[in-house]
Amino acid sequence: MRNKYSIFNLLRHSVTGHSNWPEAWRSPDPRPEYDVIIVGGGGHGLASAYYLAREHSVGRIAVLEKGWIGGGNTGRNTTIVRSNYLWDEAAHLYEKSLKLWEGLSQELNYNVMFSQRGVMNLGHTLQDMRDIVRRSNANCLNGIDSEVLTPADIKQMVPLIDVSDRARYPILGASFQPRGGVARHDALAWGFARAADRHGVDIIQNCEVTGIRRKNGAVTGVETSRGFIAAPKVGVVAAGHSSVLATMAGLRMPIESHPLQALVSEPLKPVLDTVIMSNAVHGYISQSDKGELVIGAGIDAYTGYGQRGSFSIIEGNVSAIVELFPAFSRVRMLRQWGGIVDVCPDACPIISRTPVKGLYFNCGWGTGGFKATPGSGWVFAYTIARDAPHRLNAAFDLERFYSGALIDEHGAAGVAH
Ligand code: FAD
Ligand code: PYC
Repeated sequence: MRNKYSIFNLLRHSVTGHSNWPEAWRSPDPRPEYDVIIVGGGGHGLASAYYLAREHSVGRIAVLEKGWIGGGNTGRNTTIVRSNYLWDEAAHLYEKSLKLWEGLSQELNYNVMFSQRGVMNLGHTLQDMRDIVRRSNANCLNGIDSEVLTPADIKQMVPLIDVSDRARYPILGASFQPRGGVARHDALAWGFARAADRHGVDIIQNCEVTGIRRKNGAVTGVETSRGFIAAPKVGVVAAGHSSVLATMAGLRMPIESHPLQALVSEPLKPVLDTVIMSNAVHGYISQSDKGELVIGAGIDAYTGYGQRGSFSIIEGNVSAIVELFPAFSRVRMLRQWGGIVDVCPDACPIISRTPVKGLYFNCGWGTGGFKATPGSGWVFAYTIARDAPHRLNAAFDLERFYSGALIDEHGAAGVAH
């Protein structure tokens, strides 16, 4: 059989302008009815559809995306992957995801460029250091890799960082998760999309869900910009727009939508081979494989749906980074952007059935859902297929907002909320 990746084919495509490349996934018209509809073609929605087809043999699945797949937070995030959460429930969920990340390129047969270069969370006050030691101990008890570093350890690993006591907030230490790292965000969406398509999932872009139809307390399908589509099960994975979708079903979600901004610099030679996060100065930074410094801030203080950046955030964010890395003061910034994150009061997600039978929500990942993408899709697929939570997401039910069993992960959120 002729290998479609052969040199001959590469040459042929280079002279034909790539015009005959096969599509990575189909673009079908929506069918009138599916077994499961997933609303939202971000990483979480695509992963949910993939695992529904692959692990639960659900036959007719559609992913409906109002824009293009990965065009929401999946394609706008800064790709930090780690599992160093404090409480057992969150630690187990994020660790499941990290384990999936470790085999994901092979699983999807698509290079998601997962680079385990480690993630460092800096401490600048005695209370930061107490929290770091507590969280690191909790992680180790859960079998999650974690080390506590001294300023000298940090300086050895990151020569450009300022660990002197001249800094406004001197660095007193850090936690370090060696298995954490970064990945290629859009490759994650494309990899899951292609693999889901191979399992027969219909990925329908430019198809906005405008209503959720119900009868006798059960979902019957969705109204869309391409007409009504019937389904007995609908899973909503719409990140910053989750509360808009919930309203369509007569539900209220305990969620606020906030812009979260990031920016990248011009490409530099390799200068930083790990990820640095600091909540005290409100900034985090890594260097992409292209050489750009990838920089982000805490959430904007106001709520809103504008996927834009703003000068005040850039100014504060860049000042924070220059406090940590004075040498970066001469680096030029190339571009900045914003995404809309769905923030829950306890900085933990909702992965849950709802009072409407057959309607499920996966949302509230706030500033930290990229790392959770495979694990989130895996447990959400289980929840939809069996109409019951997996033990890994049972604690993330909507019920916790009635019972009060909140899981406060603000400390581990990594960026300020
Ligand atoms: P999305 O990718 O936003 O997908 C939701 C999709 O739903 C969108 O494509 C949207 O168009 C679609 N949609 C909405 N409404 C409708 C509708 N009515 N009909 C059809 N489709 C609809 N997390 C980390 O773990 N690490 C990080 O380093 C990190 N950095 C971040 C930096 C920034 C600047 C931002 C904005 C976020 C960051 N996050 C990070 C958070 C992370 O990006 C998100 O939690 C995660 O990507 C959410 O994935 P998703 O698939 O749920 O959402
Ligand atoms: O959750 O690790 C994280 C993160 C980093 C930047 C934004 N979110």
